[in-house]
Amino acid sequence: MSDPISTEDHGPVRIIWSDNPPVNALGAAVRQGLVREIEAAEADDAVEAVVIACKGRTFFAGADISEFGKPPVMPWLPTVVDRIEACEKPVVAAIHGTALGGGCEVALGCHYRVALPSAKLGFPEVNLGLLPGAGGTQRGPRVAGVELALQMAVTGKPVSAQVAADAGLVNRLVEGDLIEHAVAYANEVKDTRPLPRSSQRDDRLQDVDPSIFEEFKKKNAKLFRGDVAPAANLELVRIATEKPYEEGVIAERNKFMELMVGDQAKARQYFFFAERKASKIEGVSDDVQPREIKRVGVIGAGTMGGGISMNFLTAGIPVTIVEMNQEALDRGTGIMRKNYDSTARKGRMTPEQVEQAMGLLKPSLNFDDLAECDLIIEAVYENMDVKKDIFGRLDGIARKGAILASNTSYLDINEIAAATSRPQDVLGLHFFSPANIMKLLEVVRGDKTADDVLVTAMAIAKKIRKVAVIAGVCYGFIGNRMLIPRQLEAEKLLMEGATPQQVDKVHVEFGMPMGPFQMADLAGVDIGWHRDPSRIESIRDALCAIDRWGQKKGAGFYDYDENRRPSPSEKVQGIIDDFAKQKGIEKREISDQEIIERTLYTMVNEGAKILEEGKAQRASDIDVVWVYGYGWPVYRGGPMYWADSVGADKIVEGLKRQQERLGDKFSFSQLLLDKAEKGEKFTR
Ligand code: 3H9
Repeated sequence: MSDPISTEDHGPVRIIWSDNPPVNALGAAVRQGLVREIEAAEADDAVEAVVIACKGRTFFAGADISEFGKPPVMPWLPTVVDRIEACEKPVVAAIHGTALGGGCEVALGCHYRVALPSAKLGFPEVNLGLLPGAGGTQRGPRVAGVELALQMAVTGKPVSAQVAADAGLVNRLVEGDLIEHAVAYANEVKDTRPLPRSSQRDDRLQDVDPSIFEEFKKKNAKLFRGDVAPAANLELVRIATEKPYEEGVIAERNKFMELMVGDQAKARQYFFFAERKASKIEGVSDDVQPREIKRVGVIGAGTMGGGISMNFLTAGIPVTIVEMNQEALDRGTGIMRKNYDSTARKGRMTPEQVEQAMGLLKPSLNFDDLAECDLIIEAVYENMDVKKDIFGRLDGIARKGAILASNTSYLDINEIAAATSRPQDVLGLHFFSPANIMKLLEVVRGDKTADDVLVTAMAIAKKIRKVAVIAGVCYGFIGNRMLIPRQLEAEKLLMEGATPQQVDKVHVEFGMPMGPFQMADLAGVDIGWHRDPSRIESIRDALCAIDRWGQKKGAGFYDYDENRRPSPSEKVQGIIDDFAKQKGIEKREISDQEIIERTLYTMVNEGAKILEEGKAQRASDIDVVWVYGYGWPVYRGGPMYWADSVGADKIVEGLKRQQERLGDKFSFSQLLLDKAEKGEKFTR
């Protein structure tokens, strides 16, 4: 392997270049090269200052995650950063792209930082279940101030170079040629002594109000629930304000090591690679090129159609949105504008960006306008006949080579494709609600979907910042299919003696954002309801019949006050009791473990069926669906990774224990049984 570190002299300034594609991760060869060249520069009388810069698309994006869990190769990153900081000649970091994690720590080890305005700096370690482990928790607050360092480390969200500059984390923002500016800066500071060493500063630690930490925790309570890394990050930043640097870094190192061997960090690191693997399509060669998408058509301006359109508009792709009547069109586009305005109010978009996005929208009542689109997404309600009719019409209108997609959540894409003369151009693009916010996109591959159509879907997903997962055609695809046994068992548990609040609590304590009944109330209890109030076959039917459709009606499985705060409902309990009596079900004490086995083990079983039927490409794709589509706690890796940590044998044991109660609708996945017998895992 060639050496990723090289040098180039510009008069008295030496540039130390890193060239380690794709993201200049700080692997062993990079670390060794950096130390070697810093020492060489120090020893060379002709060199008066140093610039550290990276080739390719970004400054160092952090430690090399693929080295984690392997035997360490010296020097460690903390030693590298210390060595840079100790250099007797000024060292300037020239930052473009993303200076993340260890990359940000290298920058903090440098005496000065120069950045392009487009650059971002951050500590994403928390997303890997870790904390900045090369001095970042101690140098960060000393340079950027406690507030910003705390926010960066605990949330993991990077900040813009402008924010970093305002806080003092970047010394100079430069436009144009970064290297030219960095060399000029190095020339300016080459004689400055003493050198500003981040670890030796304490000016930013004076007068810090210690309540900042509790306040932060209170404001961001959700981040800390069940997750150990955010609390560890907060603690280490607090230590920076209380202890000398030398003690702080020892505490940081100890905590880093403790986190690294923990289950949560392993789950999160597994997930990092799972997410990236999801974009790879099995059986499709890398040479297949995507089709060009210059304009997108969306059929239906309802909640889904509007949300879907916003994704493309925000990414700068024009959208033609088609509705049946003016009122529906106005309502839909009005909601889109309102959503954009609210994003702008929160400071996440400028008013100009809102205008730019809305300017790319072409509302229309004329189906024929879809003829100019390269990708057309149907987002009308779930009815096979309606969808087939639409696709039949599209077939006559869409230009040759246009991609025709349905946003169906459940229906058979092959049947929809068969309504056209070009099934190779048809696929499912299943967005999750709210479609402008949720990261997940299930890309449903029909039997005849062409390879380049799939490649285009994955490419466009990346453009609109979605995480796309390929799913095969089956009822509910990956996510909703696994939701079915969970919801079914959750309702049965109510009749057997559990309460909605007990079931929900078990799920929330597990780490889900909400339980099955809270979710039903939020999404709408009436979703999928047959709309016949006289036909009452389930608790859901009974709730729908009396208008308890969930939060939107102020009542569902729970009662809601005017602030949408839930409380248990006696009325619902009465309905549950009546049902139980009618069906002759004896109520009993339900344990939390039973809830887990009936609602989560059954999901794992369904996931295993999806895998054995080839409806998901890999177990890790199922995990990606559940983390991004349903808020499965990422520190548990996803349902299949979690199943592996419980053990397939234990899952089978639990399901056997419950088998009688699971009833005739339940059957074991052969793959799960095999894994249990052989002691194998799904994900590793
Ligand atoms: C750390 O720094 C710990 C220290 O504090 C202490 C140490 C003692 N390592 O995401 P992409 C690969 S922890 C190895 O699709 P993008 C990635 O797997 C680290 N590989 O690109 C993918 O490979 P493939 C803290 C990495 O343009 C390819 O690069 N840093 C790493 O959408 C392209 O990735 C982070 O957590 C890595 N660090 O986004 C930053 N990073 O092509 C993690 C990426 O084979 N990285 N790869 O699938 C990112 O957030 C994004 O990759 C980035 C680029 C924003 C940089």
